[in-house]
Order: sequence, then C-alpha cells, then structure tokens
Amino acid sequence: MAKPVLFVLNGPNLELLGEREPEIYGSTTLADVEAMCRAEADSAGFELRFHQTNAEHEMIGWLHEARKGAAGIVINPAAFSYAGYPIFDALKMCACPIVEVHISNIHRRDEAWRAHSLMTAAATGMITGLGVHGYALAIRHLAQLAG
Ligand code: CA2
Repeated sequence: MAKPVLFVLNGPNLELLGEREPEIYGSTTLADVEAMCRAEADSAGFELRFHQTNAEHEMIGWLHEARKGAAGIVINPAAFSYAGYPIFDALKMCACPIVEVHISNIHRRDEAWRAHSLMTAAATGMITGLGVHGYALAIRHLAQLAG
C-alpha cells in the first residue's frame, strides 16, 4: 500500500542554514535537517518530499501537489512569511494539517516585523524558537494525527 505523503517545505535563504548567523539559527545545515526529517518520516511511515526554494512560484507548485491528498505539510516559509500572499492563498487551498515552523523565536527577534507571519492564519499551528528540533516535533505531531 502507498505510504501517506508528507511535505516539508523551506523558503528563501534556508539553503544557507549553518553558514550564516549561527547564534540565531544554529550550525545545523539544511542537509542535516533533511536527514533528520527523513528519519522521523521513515519511523512514522510517511513518504517524505523535502524541498527548499527561493522562488515563490516553485513553493506554490509544491503546495498545489500537496493539495492532492498529502497527509500533512510542514512549512518554514522564511521571509515569504511577511509578503507571500499567493503562498497564503495556496496554503488555504490545502485541506491537510499544516505546521508552520520557524527555527528562531520570531516573537523575540530584534526586528519587530518578523513576529507577524501572514502564514499563521492558514496553518493548523506554529512552532517557533525550538531550533531545527521544531521540524521533528512537527512531523511527530502529524504522524499522531495520521495514525
Ligand atoms: O527562524 C526562522 O526559521 C525564520 O523563518 C528564518 C527566515 C527569517 O526571515 C524568519 O524571520 C525566521 C530566514 C532567515 C534568513 O536566512 C538565513 C538562512 C540561514 C542562515 C541565516 C539566515
């Protein structure tokens, strides 16, 4: 039988994770995050689709794929959080549970604008400030819902 599909989607600049501002984002790379997500998804019985993009249209394309029956979406929209209205609309079209993840605590940053993510109103819930562990927690939550 086909495994339920889980999308883990990452927005702009996150391919640089581990290379810049380690005091805020830690030293884990996005490849490490993907490996961690694969391990979580495997043990939960999910098929994982893990992506990162700097292009809004690509993110929307993956959300349109997820719309067709994904079991869940984990999304770190990064800076799309603040101006990505087309991504917000695409998220709203997805019926599955959606967990928004931010590595840093967006409510505790020097720049006040980081605290207000447009995406949160389209998500089921949000994890912020727990580092890359937030991705693993999000997958465990979605696995519980699916199980
Ligand atoms: O904390 C998060 O996960 C963020 O979504 C990361 C975004 C930022 O715009 C959000 O406010 C919070 C992206 C940060 C800029 O890109 C970097 C990527 C890797 C390392 C340093 C910066």
